[in-house]
Amino acid sequence: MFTSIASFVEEWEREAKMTAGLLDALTDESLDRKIDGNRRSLSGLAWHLIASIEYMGPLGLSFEGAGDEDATKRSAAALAHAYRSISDRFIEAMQEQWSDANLADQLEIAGELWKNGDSLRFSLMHQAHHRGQMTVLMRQAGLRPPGLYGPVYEGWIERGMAPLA
Ligand code: NI
Repeated sequence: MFTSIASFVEEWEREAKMTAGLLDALTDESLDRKIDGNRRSLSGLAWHLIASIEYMGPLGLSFEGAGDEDATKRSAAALAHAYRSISDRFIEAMQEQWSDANLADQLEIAGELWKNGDSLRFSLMHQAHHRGQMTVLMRQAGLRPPGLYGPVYEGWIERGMAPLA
């Protein structure tokens, strides 16, 4: 779990940059892409990542929420903008409203006691989980996702190396 706000913010900013970069690679035409009819679309997953930041408010932070879901989900640029905006507001609120001691505060979530520092770790892993789902859908939509923890297929080729297929 995180015990220092500074160490969380450093990691969040690195991860949020990856998420924003992934959203930047979406196109309006790709937003309805889903694995099948009952599953979340690319715009649904992108909105979920935005709304997930709003859900951190109940940990004890006050910041403006995610905005208009229906309008935002119609535009790739709006999704990327909404993500960057709420991510910035979340970090600003944490830096202004919390001290490191708040990371040890506990809250009951789904019947379990969670320390805020553990919830923050979960939020980073949760974000990576859904980014992975999005990269597959983006490929199916004909898009090239950015390399996150390593090059994508084309990235290896561009470096003159054999892709790790
Ligand atoms: Ni989720």
